[in-house]
Amino acid sequence: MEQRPVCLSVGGSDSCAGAGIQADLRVFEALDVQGCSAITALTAQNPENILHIQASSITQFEAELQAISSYYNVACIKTGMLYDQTHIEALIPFIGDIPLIVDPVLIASSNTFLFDKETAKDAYEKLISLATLWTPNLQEASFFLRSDIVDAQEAARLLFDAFHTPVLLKGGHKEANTLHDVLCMDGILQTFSCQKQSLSISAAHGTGCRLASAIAAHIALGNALPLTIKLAHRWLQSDLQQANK
Ligand code: PXL
Repeated sequence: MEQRPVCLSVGGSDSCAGAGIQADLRVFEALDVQGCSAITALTAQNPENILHIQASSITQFEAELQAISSYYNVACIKTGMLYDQTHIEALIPFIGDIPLIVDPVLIASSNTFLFDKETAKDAYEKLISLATLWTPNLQEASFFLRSDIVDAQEAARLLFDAFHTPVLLKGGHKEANTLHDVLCMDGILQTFSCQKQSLSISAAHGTGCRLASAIAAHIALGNALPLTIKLAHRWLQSDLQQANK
């Protein structure tokens, strides 16, 4: 039996491995937790384009969840691309009281929808209510609030008020020298800032997935919010610096 804490990544397979399940498993390994996966969809993509998406059957998806949860004591679940409402509904019974990090992946950087736009808000509502933390970027926040984001702090507060779950609003797609991610937890705001690095399209692909999976790994290692966010930020920054060398 595995001795390290176990993290389960629930999401899509990314053929170029920068995002999705492949990225999450690499992060888990780097942070010394055991990674497992349950795959919602296969994507055929490179950092610039998604060529094709094939959903996993619910039978296969549930069997993966069953295989992992019946054998391992999962310490944290991280979700990424969930594909549609049916996959979310299949996941919910497996969550129980396991800490859950929800990265509400809706749109790829290539602007392809990775989730059914019509049902996304309703489908995510229950899942977010079960989460320890959810981590929308500005585009996803704007989708959930049904309005443009003018002020990140105000938006983080509105997202917390709407879903009553701690939220980390990632400012990663904003043009500036400094990145600000805003945490709203129990109505209290905290900003995490770091230098913006100039990254190639390929290096930038999947940074959101990696931040959320690093947070999940630190939760599995026994740390609590908001420290997990600080540790995950620090790790991601040094990983991006290494990749940029
Ligand atoms: O970065 C979000 C993301 C997550 N999961 C999969 C993806 C993407 C973005 O392209 O393809 C499978």
